[in-house]
Amino acid sequence: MNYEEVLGGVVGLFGPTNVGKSTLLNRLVGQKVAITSHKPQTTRKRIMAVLRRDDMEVVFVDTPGLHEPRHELGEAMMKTCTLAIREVDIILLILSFEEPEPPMMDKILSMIKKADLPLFLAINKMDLVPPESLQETVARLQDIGIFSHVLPISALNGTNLDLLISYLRPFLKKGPRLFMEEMISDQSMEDWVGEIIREKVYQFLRAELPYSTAITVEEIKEVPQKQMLVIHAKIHVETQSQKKIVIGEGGKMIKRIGEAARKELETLLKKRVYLDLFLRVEKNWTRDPKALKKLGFL
Ligand SMILES: Nc1nc2c(ncn2[C@@H]2O[C@H](COP(=O)(O)OP(=O)(O)OP(=O)(O)O)[C@@H](O)[C@H]2O)c(=O)[nH]1
Ligand SMILES: [Mg+2]
Repeated sequence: MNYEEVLGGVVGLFGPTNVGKSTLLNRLVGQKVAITSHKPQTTRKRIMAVLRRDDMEVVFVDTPGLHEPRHELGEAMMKTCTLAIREVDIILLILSFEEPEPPMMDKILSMIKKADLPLFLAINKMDLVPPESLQETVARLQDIGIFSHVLPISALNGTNLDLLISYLRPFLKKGPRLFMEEMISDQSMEDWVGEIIREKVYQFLRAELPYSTAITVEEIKEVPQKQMLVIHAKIHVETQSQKKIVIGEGGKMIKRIGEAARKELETLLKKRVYLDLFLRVEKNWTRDPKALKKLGFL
C-alpha cells in the first residue's frame, strides 16, 4: 500500500448537452471512458474517472447534458445531474463557443450557484473560432462574476487543459490516494461495453431512433486459450417497427453496428472479440419507470 499524500478532489463536469463534456473527460484521463457523439443527449449516466499525476489524484465526474426533459428517461438524467452536484468539491461548467449563452443559461447558473462550491468555467471548442474573437466571449462570461476562472479550451485538441489543471490545483486538498493504480473509472466492464455499442447505434441510426435504444450486456466470457472475449448484448427498442429498422434489410444494419463495435472493442482491449447482438422490444421504456429501473436508469 502507498500512504503517500497527494492533492485530490472531485470535479464535476456540468453543462448543456453536446458541449464536449465527455470528450473532455476522456482527454483529461487519457482513455476512452465515456462515449461521445454529435447528437445531443448522448451521456445518460454519471461516469467518474481518475486523473493521476505524480502528486495529484483528481476525480472528474461526467454528467448528462442539462436540458428540458421530454420523458421519464430525460427526468432521470436530470436527477442524475442534481445528485452528482452533491458529490463534488468543485464545479466545472462547460459551455461551447458554438453557443456560449445557451437558452438554459439562467437555470444552469442558478443551479450551480446554489451548490455553494468553487465554480470554474471552461468554454470549449475554441478551435472553431478565430483566436482574435475568443477574448470578447471570455470577458463577457467572466463579467457574470461567479467564476474563479474562465478559460477557453479545446477538448478535441487538448488546448489549455494543462492550464485548466493548474487553475484547479490550489482548490485541491492533501490526502491519501483513494483509488487503486489500475482503476481509471467507476463503470463496470459490462456498462462500458454497452456504451461502446450504443455509440455505434448513435453513429449509424438516423434521427430520433437512437434515443429509443438502450443496451444491456448480458455476459462477457474470457476464452483464455484464444485470447478472446465472447460478449452477449441486447439492444432494447420501444416498438416492433423500430426493431425492424435496427435489424435493417437482410440484417444489414445490425451487422454494421455489431462490426463497428467489435472492431473498436478489439482495438481498445487489445483482444479478439466475438460480439453477439440480440434485439428486444421493451415497450415505451423511455416513459415507463419499471422498465427504466430494469435498465438501470432509476
Ligand atoms: N471542434 C470541436 N468539437 C468538439 C470539441 N469537443 C467535443 N467536440 C465534439 O462535440 C460533439 C459532442 O461531444 P460530447 O463530448 O459527446 O459532448 P457532451 O457534452 O458530452 O454531450 P452530451 O453527453 O450529449 O451532453 C462531438 O461531436 C465531439 O467530437 C472541441 O474541442 N472542438
Ligand atoms: Mg456526454
